[in-house]
Amino acid sequence: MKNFADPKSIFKSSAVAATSDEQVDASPDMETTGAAEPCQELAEAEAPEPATTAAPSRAPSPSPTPTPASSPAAAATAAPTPAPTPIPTPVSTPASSPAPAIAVATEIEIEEEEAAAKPEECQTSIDPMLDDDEIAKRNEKLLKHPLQNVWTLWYLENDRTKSWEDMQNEITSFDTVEDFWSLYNHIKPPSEIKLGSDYSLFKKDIRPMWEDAANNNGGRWVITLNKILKDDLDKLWLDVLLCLIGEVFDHLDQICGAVVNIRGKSNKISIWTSNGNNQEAILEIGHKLRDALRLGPQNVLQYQLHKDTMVKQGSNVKSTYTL
Ligand code: MGP
Repeated sequence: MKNFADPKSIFKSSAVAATSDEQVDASPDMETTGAAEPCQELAEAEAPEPATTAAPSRAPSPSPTPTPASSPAAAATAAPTPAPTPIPTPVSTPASSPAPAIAVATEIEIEEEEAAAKPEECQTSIDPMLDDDEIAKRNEKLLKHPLQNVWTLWYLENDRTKSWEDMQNEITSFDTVEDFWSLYNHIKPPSEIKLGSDYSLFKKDIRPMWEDAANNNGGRWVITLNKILKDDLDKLWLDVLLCLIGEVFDHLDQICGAVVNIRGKSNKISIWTSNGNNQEAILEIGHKLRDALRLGPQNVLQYQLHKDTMVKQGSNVKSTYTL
């Protein structure tokens, strides 16, 4: 957004030293629009390997391997199997067939190599008037796996000299699987950002605040996390991110974004939805969340309308639904 007090504070130290320029340069590219179909593509890009095994009915918790994804191929293969992303059931192959995972990976690699080996063709098929940088960017984009929406990461850094709104910093936007992992691997997980800070991931045109028209009549499913282990907090947040970008909900249009609040008393993770009166959508999203995040009985999910949160007294907010 307008001011970004300390952009480096959310980047991992190695990433700052090695890639802060690269990150700045990369941002405009990530902000390109033009999302397309492809939940299926997302699943394939993230998990080329699972083709050898049966698709889990509920995917296992992802254990991110923070390998910066510098190329689409690296991104696709480095990306861990996400928990909530629907993994396509592998097509059964005859016993004599080669391992499907290898076949899939090889196919992807071959396509990428072929595309890389034919810059002239790509160039002429795009626009002969483009300069080399632009062509390289477009070619790279052709190899990435598009998400259904463009998403923007925000970072709120607590600063008493600023209004709440001015504490929000828009970091960058992305619309491909590869750019998501590239960003994710360069920033600190929630457990390592400052006390009083928030990360928010929202659809590109929605600001992470009650005032935005998309949020104004909505609410949030909130999980209050008391005494949670750092790793568990980070995994939960990653699972929530994957639920969003993997578009696992039936009522996708109702999803605005998600927030993680890092607080001394208790951390919170919430998913914001746009219509607080749409009971069917709210409950579908809540049940799916509970399932995807494998929340135990100790983790209560509460749906709170923003209009109730705005006027709350103390820390207690009325819950419209509880799961
Ligand atoms: P918070 O950061 O959502 O929760 O709201 P926290 O810090 O856990 O505090 P608690 O009150 O839930 O215990 C803290 C304060 O930030 C709110 O009381 C508001 O003053 C401000 N705030 C939070 N949000 C989400 C908004 C918003 O969307 N718009 C505006 N204008 N202020 C907000």
